[in-house]
Formats: sequence, structure tokens, C-alpha cells
Amino acid sequence: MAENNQANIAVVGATGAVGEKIVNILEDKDFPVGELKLLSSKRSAGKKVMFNNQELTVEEAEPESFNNIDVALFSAGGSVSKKLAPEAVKRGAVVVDNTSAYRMDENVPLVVPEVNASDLQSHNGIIANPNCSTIQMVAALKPIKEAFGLERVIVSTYQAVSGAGNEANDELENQTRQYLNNEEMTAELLPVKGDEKHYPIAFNALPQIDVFQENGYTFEEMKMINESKKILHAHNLPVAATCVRLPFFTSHAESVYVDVEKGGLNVEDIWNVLREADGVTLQDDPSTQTYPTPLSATNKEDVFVGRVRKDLDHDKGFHLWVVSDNLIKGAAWNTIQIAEHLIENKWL
Ligand code: NAP
Ligand code: 12T
Repeated sequence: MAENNQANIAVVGATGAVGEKIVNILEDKDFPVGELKLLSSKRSAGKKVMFNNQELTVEEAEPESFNNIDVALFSAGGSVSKKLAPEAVKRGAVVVDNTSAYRMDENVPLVVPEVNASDLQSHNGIIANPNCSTIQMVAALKPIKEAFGLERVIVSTYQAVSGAGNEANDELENQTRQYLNNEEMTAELLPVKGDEKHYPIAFNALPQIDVFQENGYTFEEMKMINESKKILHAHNLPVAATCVRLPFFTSHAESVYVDVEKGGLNVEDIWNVLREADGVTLQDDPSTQTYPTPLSATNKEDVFVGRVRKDLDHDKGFHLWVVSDNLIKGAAWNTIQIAEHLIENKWL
């Protein structure tokens, strides 16, 4: 890396929903970027993108693309990461991977900086960015775990369409238009690209995000379950998840139930630890109808928490409503925070 602490950055999937946000945030935050290389598939190669008043040309991602790159941020799907992340590492780059390809690999740190930044200290060239739904949940759970311990977690999600990429946003927009024009809705993508059946998302709710696993859970649900335990260093914590897609574009919402270890707590105790937590903003006041929503959280960095209630039957049970922008904290911003930490601590 250059003496001036500038890093040469490659963004793989730069033309996608996540990649576009990464480029925007690098610019907004004045990130110390030396060279910026924007990579995509052949389809978008040649496309022009403005960065810091300079016109950059998107290139097709190839192994040689990573020569002279310090940090490569991958958001182009798992198969691209499987193929090209090792090529980037071979050429001396550190990879921050936004796909599920390496998350559960025990040699790969899986990091939400507010929760487990110290896991970044030892890596073998690849660091994984967790699943969007997982990131926002563990950001809210970490301070509660630290203060009061956790005995169990049950989550139901209300997830935005943009999690499935730019094409999914187009599908929601088209179906909405069709429905309002009394036309039949065409469903070709959701719930999962390439799966056997497709259902309309507009004016609907789909209890399937990502593919089904043999145990009857979807892969999105299993990602939440397994990744949370890894990030929180709580391998025996019982976690259950139900993941549902709803027809709005951005920001995931989650209803999270926790049993804490400590008895006799009240809502104020939970509020107090959430108020102090990095990256978390408490928005909770029933008397003024104050709580976060997907619209209010969109384009913001933080994880917002509201509707904190004590369970009426279980002394150790609490309910929370957790909302965050799935493309920002759920993907682009968390990825950039990881890169920032690596550069600042000279852990590249
Ligand atoms: P998207 O809008 O569909 O964009 C996909 C991007 O990948 C585009 O830039 C596309 O380039 C590029 N790409 C596709 N095939 C490629 C190939 N063979 N070689 C190089 N680039 C290729 O999807 P997205 O929502 O941005 O998501 C991208 C990936 O990020 C997902 O597959 C997922 O793994 C990950 N992701 C993670 C989270 C998270 O939870 N942290 C959230 C969302 C997404 P073209 O323009 O050339 O097609
Ligand atoms: N299929 O990075 O469809 O594991 O919303 C994130 C979001 C995969 C991931 C989605 C997905 C991921 C989705």
C-alpha cells in the first residue's frame, strides 16, 4: 500500500445494487482511494461511471484485474467470488466479500465492526461481510448480550426487494404497474432467480428468501442462524428465523424476540444499553408514535431500534423492532467499515 495511506480499491459488481452504493459511499466519505477499479461482467464493460469528478470506465472482471490492487470489494454473487477472490489474494489484495461464498469458512473472519472488529486481526486474505438481515440483528443484540447475556433469539423478517438486486426492483415496479392497470402480473425472478416457481411480489408477501434447505428452512434463514452465532461468538445460542419478502424497495425490518440471562429487567434497562451502542439509534416512544420504518431508515447508516417491550409472560423475554438500510449497513457501508478498519490498523 502507498506511503500516504491511500489504498488501490477494486469494486467487483460495481454496476449492481450493492456496488453502486459502495462507489457512492467511497466518494461521500472521502475514503482514501488511490486507484479505483470498477469491475463487472462483460455485459456492463465499457459503461462510464463518475467518481470524484472523474469519468471511470467499467471493465470486465478477470484475474489480471487485481494486479496492483490493495483491497478488493466483491458483490457480484457467490460464484464470481469463488472464482476470482483467490485470484485477487494471489496478487496481494485483501478481499472483503459480500456474498455467502466464504462466510462460514472457519479461516475467514465474518465481521460487523461494532460487534467483533477484533476478529479482523488474523485473516488469510479474505474477510466476509455477513448477510444483510444478520448484520442489523447482531448490531442490536450485541449490547444486550454484553450487558445481560442472551439465552435465546427468535426473529421474523420483513425484507425489502432490493436485497435480491436491481432486477428484482424492476420486477416489483413492473408488477405494480400491471396490477394497477388491471393486467396480469408477470413473475420471472422472485422469490429466487433460477428456482422452479415464481410468484408476484407486488401486493404480496413471500415466505421464501433464497433456496430451500433439506431441513425445511430457507438458506436466508440458515444464514441468519449460523452467521449470528459465529459473529457473536455464541455457538450454543439457540436462534430461530423466519424470513419473508415484502413489496417495498429498501431497508429490512425485523421483529426480534430475545430471552436474556438476567432476570428482573425492564424496558428502560434495554433502552439504556441500546442508547450507548455504536451504530445503533433508538427510536422508541409510543406516546409520540415514534419507531423506525423501512422508509425512515433508508439512506442512513445506522441500525434503528424501536417498539421495545417486555414479554407479558416471560420475565426474561423482550421484543424489539429492528430496521436498517439493507444496501448500506446491510452491505456497502459494513464492507467499507471493514476495509477502513483493516487500513487504519495496518491489518492488510
Ligand atoms: P445486482 O444488482 O444483480 O448486481 C450484480 C453485479 O454483479 C453487477 O455489477 C453485475 O455486473 C455483476 N456480475 C454479475 N455476474 C458477473 C460476473 N460473471 N463477473 C463479474 N461481475 C458480475 O446484485 P446486488 O444486489 O448488487 O448483489 C450482488 C451480490 O452481492 C449478491 O449476489 C450477493 O451475493 C451479495 N449481496 C450481499 C448482501 C448482504 O447481505 N451483505 C446483500 C445484497 C447482495 P453486470 O452489470 O455486468 O451484470
Ligand atoms: N439472496 O448476501 O435475496 O447472502 O435478499 C443477501 C440477500 C443473498 C446474501 C436476498 C440473498 C444475500 C439476499
